[in-house]
Amino acid sequence: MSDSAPMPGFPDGFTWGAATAAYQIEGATRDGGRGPSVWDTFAAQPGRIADGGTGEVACDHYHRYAEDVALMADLGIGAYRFSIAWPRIQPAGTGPANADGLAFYDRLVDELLSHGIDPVATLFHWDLPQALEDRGGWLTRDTAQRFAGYADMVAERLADRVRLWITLNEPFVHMTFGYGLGVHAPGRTEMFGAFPAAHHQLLGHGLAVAALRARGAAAVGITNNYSPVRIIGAGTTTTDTGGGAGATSTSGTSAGADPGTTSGGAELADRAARDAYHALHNRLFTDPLLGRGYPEQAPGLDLSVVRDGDLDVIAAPIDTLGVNYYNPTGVRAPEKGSPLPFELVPLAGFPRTSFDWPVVPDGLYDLLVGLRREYGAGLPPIQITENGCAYDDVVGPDGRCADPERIAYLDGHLRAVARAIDDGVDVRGYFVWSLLDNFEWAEGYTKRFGLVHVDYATQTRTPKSSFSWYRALINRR
Ligand code: IFM
Repeated sequence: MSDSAPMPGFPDGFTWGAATAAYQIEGATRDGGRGPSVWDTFAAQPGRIADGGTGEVACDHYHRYAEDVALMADLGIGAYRFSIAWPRIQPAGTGPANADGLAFYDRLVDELLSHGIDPVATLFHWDLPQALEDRGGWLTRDTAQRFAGYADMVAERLADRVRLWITLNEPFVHMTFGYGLGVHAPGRTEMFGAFPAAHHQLLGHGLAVAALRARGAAAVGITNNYSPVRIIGAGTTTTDTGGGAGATSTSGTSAGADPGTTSGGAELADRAARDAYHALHNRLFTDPLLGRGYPEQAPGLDLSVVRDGDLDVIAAPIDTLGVNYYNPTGVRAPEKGSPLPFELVPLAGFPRTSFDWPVVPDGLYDLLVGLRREYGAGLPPIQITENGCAYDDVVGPDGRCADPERIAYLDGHLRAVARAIDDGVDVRGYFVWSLLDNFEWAEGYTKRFGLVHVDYATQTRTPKSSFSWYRALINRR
């Protein structure tokens, strides 16, 4: 059930949007001269994807984009965040732009604009051309240079019409799941040796910012996924402002208490665990972007790949920080001898999505005010570039798809955004993840995040009740 109190107002000009990503919806992986991506390779390997699914057809958006833009127009969104598949533009990762690939995004952008919807384009949402992975992928510096060349090609064609460019989506997830743990493409298991994939993504971002600006891009940003960190230990629940980005503690100290004067050894160890996880997940991809260099507390930080001048490139000014939020992370001090400086602990006592993720709207408030507290005036205006939830939505015999849990989720999180804005955080927009049910990476088609249900056998789109709820919210006066 959503809150019965009226939803607070949002500032004039606030952007209401929805988001998707190329590999998750486009399908048509062999059409228009597209080359193979790391996700084509990975998904084809037995056992990698929960239901054995691949992105080969997905939502067939490549062929049905006009129908999907009509749905967006019906929804009333002012902006649509999509990603561009690098292997459509450079099928082998190098060389001149593929005309058919550019033409697809050209048509999509024009279709959006003809419906009054601003295009927000992400350049990299994890689908690296396989040929570049074969040369070392993001573990090599060369990929950062090539990313800038690709950004230039795309911007040459689209910079006159794209309202906001997002260079990278969630580089933390791509580094950790793709290069560290191997549960996402390209499936490498470097563990903490994956840090070069962080640095080269960030370097690629900085180089791409310069390329986009040179082509007259209207606005440029990057999207990180953030997770405020909560200590799960013995004691009563309190909020502790000491850990930045909305860190919360259950360790029994009062808010903002100085750990040096009030904490016992176990508590100090929990705080160290929290700070290490916060540095790895949240600060590693924000401190250098905002000119602070890499946080020393981040585990696995081997700065030997960082060359003179790199940090200046990475800290090129951006117009927007894209924030993705799904849930906080619980941590405590690790057992003696653990290779990790933290232990992850499930957060109990919250409703859960079908992904088993806890639903914690306050975490979004904590995160936003935490970013503001941590980076102060250096924090660019924020767009919430993703927020949403998976549930096992079904279309009933009456042809309707009711998803009251999603309505409650969105309602709660938007109230958290409104509260943060009220408290002085400059949030300019909100994009629901996702417009459509789609290919959820290692989970295949088993997780439905859409405002619109997709029947993958027939490609029938059925707007869920959350679609009507979001439309009413966008259109209220
Ligand atoms: O589906 C993903 C998306 O590609 C990146 N952010 C999180 C979403 C839900 O897991």
